[in-house]
Amino acid sequence: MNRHVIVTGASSGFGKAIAETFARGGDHLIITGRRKDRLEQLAESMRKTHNTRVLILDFDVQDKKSVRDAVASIPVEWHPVDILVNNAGLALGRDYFEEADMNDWETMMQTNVMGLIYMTRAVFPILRKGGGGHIINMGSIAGKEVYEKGNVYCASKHAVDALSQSMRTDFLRHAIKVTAIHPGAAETEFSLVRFKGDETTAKSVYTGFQPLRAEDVADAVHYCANLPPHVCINDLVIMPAAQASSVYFHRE
Ligand code: NDP
Ligand code: 8X3
Repeated sequence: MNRHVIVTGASSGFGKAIAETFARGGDHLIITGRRKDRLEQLAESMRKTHNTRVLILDFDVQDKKSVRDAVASIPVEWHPVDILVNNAGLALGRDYFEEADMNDWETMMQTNVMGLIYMTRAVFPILRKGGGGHIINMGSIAGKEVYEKGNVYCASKHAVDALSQSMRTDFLRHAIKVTAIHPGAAETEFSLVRFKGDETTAKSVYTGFQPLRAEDVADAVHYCANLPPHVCINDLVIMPAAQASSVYFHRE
């Protein structure tokens, strides 16, 4: 569709699948993350397979100046940006409140909340240039319900929920749509990151049921982005069929 789409956290999981889905649909992608090698591989494959234009920006969303510099470096031929997908994020640890590592908490808040804020503020002027635009924020079922030992990850995603509502309200006058996507359990690198490389524990999260695939979430994002101009999905909760809430799973 020839749109300019920024996807944060495109080096893995949802972000990678989202970038590929938009590229398949004929859009041009600005892909971001810290692992440049991964982004280069993705860019090469999207250019070859979908004949799309791709720009790579490697930076840490936690760092306000890096975000500003990266967005300022976007060449003018990429203006306006039509869609910003704020997807970069992570969970670190799953521990009782009194036992969890404070550094993990700071990283989650700085990435999931401040990173999303920095990105949105930096991209806003070039989104607005097009007279509209669409911001799609990656929340979580953890942003709708809390669960045991979810504490600060849940708080960070509740903040994404609140920020999405605030942006929708404040950006009404700019005709910018704001959609929040809230997935349940999906098998990506998420659990491996959360459990700090412990593959056994990471795998155990998904035993006995079929989790979402990154592509399932990407299809939902793409659907929301392809609605007519007068239609906006504000909030979308997408779950594996075997998951009813953040704690109820049907495991075989
Ligand atoms: P992955 O771990 O597979 O991907 C996370 C992405 O975020 C990577 O591309 C990573 O890139 C990027 N990222 C993390 N920290 C930073 C940072 N400081 N700066 C820049 N980029 C960063 O996980 P998912 O794809 O599953 O997660 C994507 C989003 O979806 C997250 O916000 C997560 O909270 C949310 N989510 C995940 C669910 C799941 O069950 N998987 C369910 C609900 C929501 P790099 O390391 O290269 O910087
Ligand atoms: C990821 C889903 O349930 O592990 O956001 O918090 S959950």
